Amino acid sequence: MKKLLLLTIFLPVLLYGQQTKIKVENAWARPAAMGHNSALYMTITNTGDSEDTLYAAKSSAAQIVEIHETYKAGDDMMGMREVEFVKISPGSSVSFKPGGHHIMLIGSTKDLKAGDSIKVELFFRKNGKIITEAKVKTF
Ligand SMILES: [Cu+2]
Repeated sequence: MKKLLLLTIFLPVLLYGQQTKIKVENAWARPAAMGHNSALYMTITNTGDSEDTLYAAKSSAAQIVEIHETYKAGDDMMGMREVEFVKISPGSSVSFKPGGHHIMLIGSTKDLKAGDSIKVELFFRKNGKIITEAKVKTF
């Protein structure tokens, strides 16, 4: 009986101690017809005191979800490609924005219309899985 009481007191404390140091804000995605591609943008802030790394993303809204960067592919051309991870330094933010890093949603599983919201799971090496909700809107 005593053990159970201790557990009820300490469990919330333990869970609180594991609170995430990663903050995801202003997540939004471009509209796309079912089967087409969309991109997701957001700001990720690391409020902790050690570096963390985003290494994967998942969403039921797309068949394939990749972390992408935009790069200069020629004089007047921009290309984009998959990256394995994005590092977020302690006490700093990384903006995923048009023309920069984005989460690529390849082959949307439904129509993504302005006003909808989609759930995305982001995986960080230190802080684990973070679920965020992104609003679908036009830029
Ligand atoms: Cu892309």
